Amino acid sequence: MPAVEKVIADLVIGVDHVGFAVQNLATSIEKWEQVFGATLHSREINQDQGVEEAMLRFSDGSQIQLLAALNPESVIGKFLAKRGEGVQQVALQVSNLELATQRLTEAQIPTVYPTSKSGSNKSSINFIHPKYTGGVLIELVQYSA
Ligand code: MC0
Repeated sequence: MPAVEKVIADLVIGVDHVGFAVQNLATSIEKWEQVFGATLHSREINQDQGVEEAMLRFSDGSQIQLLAALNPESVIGKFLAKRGEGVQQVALQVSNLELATQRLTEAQIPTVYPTSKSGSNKSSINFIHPKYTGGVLIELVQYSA
């Protein structure tokens, strides 16, 4: 049994966002703006992840991410086909993603990628597989300084 205490405890800053898989990005943005009072912060296409995504913010700085599939074979496309719309991920902000990935790997905690990928708003991202975290996909995100 690998040592799993405090693996990335000193690297986690807090919850960055909760990500929802959605069928229609424009309609979902409108809903979060009109009904819940969130403000659209950014909207971009990430070809590597096969998504068009929007980040919305509340007045306290907390964030909701809306993720629409670019094609049915993408991660979000498959998620929508299997499960329908819903929470797809919870993202934690970390101070050093490469170090976090290295420590998780050493502790035999399954990350989706061996090294970081590009995320929204010039971030670097990786993921912890949901089979480790009770059925919830955890994204790790580091913003450039
Ligand atoms: C799959 N499973 C999930 C899940 N996706 N459980 C909770 N949350 C999810 N999002 C579960 C399935 O129910 C199944 O459980 C098992 O995992 C395998 O499912 P699968 O359909 O065969 O899925 P895989 O293995 O093909 O893919 C799962 C995996 C994938 C985590 C590897 O979702 C992935 O690569 N995620 C990382 C990339 C990503 O999510 N990109 C989109 C966001 P059972 O019990 O049936 O075995 S991009 C993003 O967020 C960027 C733009 C950003 O924030 O900047």
